[in-house]
Amino acid sequence: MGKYLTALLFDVDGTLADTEEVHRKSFNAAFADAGLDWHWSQTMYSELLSVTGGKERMRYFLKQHPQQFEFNGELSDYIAGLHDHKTDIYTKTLAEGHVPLRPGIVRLLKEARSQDLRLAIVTTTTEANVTALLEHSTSEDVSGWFEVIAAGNVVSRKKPAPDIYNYALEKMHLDPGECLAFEDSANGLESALCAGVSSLITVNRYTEQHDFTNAVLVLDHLGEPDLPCKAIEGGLVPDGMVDVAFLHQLHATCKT
Ligand code: XBP
Ligand code: MG
Repeated sequence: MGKYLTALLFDVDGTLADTEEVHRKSFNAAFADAGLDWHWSQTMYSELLSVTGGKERMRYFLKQHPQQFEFNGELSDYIAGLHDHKTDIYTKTLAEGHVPLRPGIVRLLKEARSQDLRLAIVTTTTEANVTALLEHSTSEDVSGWFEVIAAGNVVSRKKPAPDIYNYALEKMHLDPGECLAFEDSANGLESALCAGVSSLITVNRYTEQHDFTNAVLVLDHLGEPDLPCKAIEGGLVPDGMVDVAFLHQLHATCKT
């Protein structure tokens, strides 16, 4: 018999909110401000998203397009500086309050808290980006709802490595078998699974073509009373809404 479900672990970008278009535009604005002619189209960004972490993504882009850049200084410092500026642009954009949390997120978080499920964030992005999203995406004070915000550079290896999930599990003294992860991408799914955590997926336009074979369920979103969710892979969701009772049933079917 598997362990009882006690904690929900949430990815951020693409899961809590549909943020990757804001990231993409923030990268492009930072490149323009630096006088660079780099431009990441949606098509190119879709490919670049195979690399998690903004700094790692820029390095990967340069490897793929070496002719776009001659630099004889310390490349890591230059990329770090670009990324800091991009993060500044991104957080200022979120502060305008136009990026909402995805359907069902606040509803499920509230219910999970009322039923004493523990909550954590497990993400590749920077903590500053998480704080900006949580503070400006909803009128609820969700920042304080997460016991741990495992973000960005607290681990050396980003998703799909399991390090960031292992970090959160360790901090919360959790067994992976008592958790469910909420993710949006193949990298996120692999990271959770390698840490022994079963994962529910909510797709978005950048990840709907990914391979989610080993997810426990793949949905378009978590559902609201007036916006039922649709199952893409795995079983149907009663009433079109993922709620705590459904998560307990789903977790009971997990092998971990
Ligand atoms: C998504 C990522 C991040 C963002 C960009 O993180 O891979 O790199 O695309 O944010 P997750 P940064 O899905 O794990 O939340 O530039 O801060 O990395
Ligand atoms: Mg994600």
